[in-house]
Amino acid sequence: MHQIGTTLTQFILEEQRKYSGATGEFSCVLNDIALACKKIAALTSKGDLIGVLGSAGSENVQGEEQKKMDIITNDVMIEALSRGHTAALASEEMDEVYNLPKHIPRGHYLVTFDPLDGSSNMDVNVSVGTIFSIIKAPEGVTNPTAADFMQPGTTQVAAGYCLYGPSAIMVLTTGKGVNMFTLDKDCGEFLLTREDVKIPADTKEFAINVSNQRYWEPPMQRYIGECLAGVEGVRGKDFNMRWVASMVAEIHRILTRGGIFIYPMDSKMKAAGKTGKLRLMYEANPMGFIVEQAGGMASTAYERIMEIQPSDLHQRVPVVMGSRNEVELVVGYHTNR
Ligand code: AHM
Ligand code: MG
Repeated sequence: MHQIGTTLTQFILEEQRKYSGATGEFSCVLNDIALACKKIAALTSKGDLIGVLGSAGSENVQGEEQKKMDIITNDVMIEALSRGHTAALASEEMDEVYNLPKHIPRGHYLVTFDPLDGSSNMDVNVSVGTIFSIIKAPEGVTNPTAADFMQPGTTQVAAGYCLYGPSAIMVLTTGKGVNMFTLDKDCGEFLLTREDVKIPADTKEFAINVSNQRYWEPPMQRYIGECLAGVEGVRGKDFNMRWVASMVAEIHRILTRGGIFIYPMDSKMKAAGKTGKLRLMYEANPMGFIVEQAGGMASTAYERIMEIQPSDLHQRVPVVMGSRNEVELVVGYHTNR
């Protein structure tokens, strides 16, 4: 138990003290990320005042339009994580693994991140977020390659996100539950505001982009159809729907009051040779780890996300995560056909 109001830095150090062999390197990585998130929170809140909205006129490796803020926030993350505590980085916004410049000492951690998830929301002043995942570099590897990142989500030592909404909130797991820290701009610190957050097992709220409905597989048609049927249908209850188009905001809502978030596989993606919309290394694994640590469930509708053996840095997967009983139902519809 930590006292509400404990700073993120104090929290990290108090946790570090529990491990006699701890070198402090892992704590430093978390501190580096917290600093980057503070800088990104300041940039997002200034928005149009500093001319950071709109497109950068380039595409990322996945052929998606890059926003100015995708590039700026990626640079902020790289700068913060180039302090000698990491071995290499990988980002949704970079084609290849980022190897640190030669003069920077090498640490033992690999960090993957989506520097600004939901970045299209920036232009309309709606919530965005930074997502990160930390794994260990294989023993003895000093210049990691993409192959060294190909570890299933179960190997994550920490994961988190920072939501830039009405307030900036850092949500963190190191595998011992989920804690939330709200940025107090007056003192420039993330302060512990919620400890050991748990997702209710049941919910009456779903989040899915219904504009893709005609492309969904039959089990997903069935599940959402039953939700929409309301009290008169087999579920016997009315459901509410939300779609922020920012996974960070959706998962944060689910951690706060329950719900299910779905970005399913569909026939349009299949025809285009895609294996899903969201990225395993930057979105699905870290969010899956957080959701599981909060007592929820994270699946592709067929298998546990965290057990997928990655084969590509930018691999995409279908995502179904949130309230346990609801995710179980969706998985059941897909696997017991
Ligand atoms: P991004 O990383 O390029 O911002 O894309 C991921 C986002 C998620 O945050 C969100 O759930 C989804 O894409 C929104 O998709 P859609 O365009 O179908 O609304
Ligand atoms: Mg993203």
